[in-house]
Amino acid sequence: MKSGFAPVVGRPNVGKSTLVNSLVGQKVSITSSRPQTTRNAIRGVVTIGEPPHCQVVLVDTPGLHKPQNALGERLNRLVYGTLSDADAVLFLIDATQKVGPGDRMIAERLAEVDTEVILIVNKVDRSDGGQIAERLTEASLWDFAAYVPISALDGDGVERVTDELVGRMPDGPMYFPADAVSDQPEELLVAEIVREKFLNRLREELPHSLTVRTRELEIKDNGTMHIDAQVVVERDSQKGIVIGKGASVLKAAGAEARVELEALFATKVFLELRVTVEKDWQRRPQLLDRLGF
Ligand SMILES: Nc1nc2c(ncn2[C@@H]2O[C@H](COP(=O)(O)OP(=O)(O)O)[C@@H](O)[C@H]2O)c(=O)[nH]1
Ligand SMILES: [Mg+2]
Repeated sequence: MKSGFAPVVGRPNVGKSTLVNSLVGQKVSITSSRPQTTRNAIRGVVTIGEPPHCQVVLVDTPGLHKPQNALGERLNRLVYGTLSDADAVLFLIDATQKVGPGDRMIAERLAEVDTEVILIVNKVDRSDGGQIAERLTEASLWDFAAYVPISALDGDGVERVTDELVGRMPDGPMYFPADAVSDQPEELLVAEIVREKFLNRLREELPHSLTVRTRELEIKDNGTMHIDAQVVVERDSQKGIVIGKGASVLKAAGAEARVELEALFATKVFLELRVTVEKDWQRRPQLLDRLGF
């Protein structure tokens, strides 16, 4: 049996969470075009073969960038912490954008780590052959172990990523049951799915200030799931935006989340959302602890 850990790193928005979901074959990490969508090191589990002969534990990470506040600093530390324990690293860059200082900063950091790095050029569905070749040339300077162009969205090339990972896993135990896709508690996945629905509806500034907490998740005798979740923002003015005119935003986000949760848990879901204000939660370390960062 082969098994091991593979963190997925790269700048924000390059498609890390999309790739993790694609490799796992199920949504374990939410995605959006907004910055700071991924806030925790979320593990996605890929088990190969029947009976299993390989298990890869992917660690999705928040995008790396220059930290602006306490939250940013913690997220960066979290990411670099995952590298020391890795058996292979997936490093994503965006095919549609030139390699920039943000990519270089990560590449330099990875060069200091012993672990083999698989460089992924993502979003090839949105770029032409010239751009892909240009990206591969720029990235070849880093001299990583493998280079794979893919579309995490379409699934193009994703199988090759699996092969590159499997080939690098050492002998090891089954860390998770064969049917596991994540180690995330249900409460966290529920909160993340709710947060995703708001991210997709809100203006650019707000997502940084929004977090969701599952207060209660209960399965009744008749099998229905009752969820009580709290949507936390930083300022009174943001509360109005998150709720929307005639509660339009709250209702639409809640309805969309409920549909997805019902499909995920294969049962009827009652979702209750409450919006609360906690001033400056991003800057207060105690509050970060309470919110689970
Ligand atoms: N066209 C295209 N879009 C992608 C691809 N992979 C991710 N995206 C989009 O890029 C945005 C950021 O993706 P996400 O996985 O959240 O990026 P992360 O911040 O690196 O985790 C989302 O809108 C995705 O739908 C891809 O292969 N092709
Ligand atoms: Mg992400």
